[in-house]
Amino acid sequence: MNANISILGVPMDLGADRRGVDMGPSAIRCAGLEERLRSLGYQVRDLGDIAVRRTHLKSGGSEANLKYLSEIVRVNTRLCSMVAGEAAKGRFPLVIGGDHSIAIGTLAGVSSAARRTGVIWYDAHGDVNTAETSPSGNIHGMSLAASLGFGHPALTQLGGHAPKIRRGDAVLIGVRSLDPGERIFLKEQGVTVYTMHDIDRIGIAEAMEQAIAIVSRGTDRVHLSLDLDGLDPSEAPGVGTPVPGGVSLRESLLAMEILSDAGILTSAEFVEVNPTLDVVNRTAKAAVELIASLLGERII
Ligand code: Z70
Ligand code: MN
Ligand code: MN
Ligand code: MN
Repeated sequence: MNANISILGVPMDLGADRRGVDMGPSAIRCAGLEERLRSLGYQVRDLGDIAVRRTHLKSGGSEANLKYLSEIVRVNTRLCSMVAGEAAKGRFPLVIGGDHSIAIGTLAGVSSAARRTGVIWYDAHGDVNTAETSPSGNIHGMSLAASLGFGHPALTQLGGHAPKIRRGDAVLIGVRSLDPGERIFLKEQGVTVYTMHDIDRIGIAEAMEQAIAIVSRGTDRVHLSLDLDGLDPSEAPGVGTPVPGGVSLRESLLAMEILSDAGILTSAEFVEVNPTLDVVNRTAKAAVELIASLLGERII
């Protein structure tokens, strides 16, 4: 694993249209992220947070069903250039959110200098809506679709190239809540999905091994985009959209260890931590445990 890590916070909540997830980066830092990474021997640089303007421009006029589009595009454009800069310096970008709309900027950044980028999307949701299919207008439910080249051009073309990810280079894990349009999209596009059904049938270890084979074949970068609501809400209660029946913390730690051992990961992001809905910062603490396992911490 890369010895140099750059932490970048994005206190965004506009993509979820719900306050509190903007405090996610602070909660994750409070849970001891930087010290934990240093104790693992990494050279860590915390670049701080990207400024997010609280805007009243919920609808962009003609941009129906894309809440806060202009500010989300502005923040993600900044995120894209910072992530691209760190990656170009040979550092490992570790982005902490913030709602999941920030994956648009992270993936734009990491893919800018890559030939081909694979992504593991660990989430209860698919995040493959567009303005046409979204029941909420919340852009955090559209970020994977945008990265695959579907949706509003301001999102798909962010960073100047599209798509960021080929449909065969993305794998979803932990899925248990899809909107009707998302089911159609995933089937039509042939994106590999490990639902909770699949994980219960084959186990998280096998699901991860298969996912790793898919995202690493033919790619020169691999990104992990982990939405904490992929975990079961009994162990990660501080999320805006809890969905019961999720991956346990124990299974998720194993998933991180397997991904770590594969030695393919070049960037990661941990999103949707909402400390205002949490119990004594449990979800941020879970995020730090997951990050430590992902970056090589072992019991013995
Ligand atoms: C729903 C939508 C979502 C995260 C909720 C929910 C999307 N599919 N994503 N929490 N991270 O509104 O599009
Ligand atoms: Mn989710
Ligand atoms: Mn998500
Ligand atoms: Mn969520």
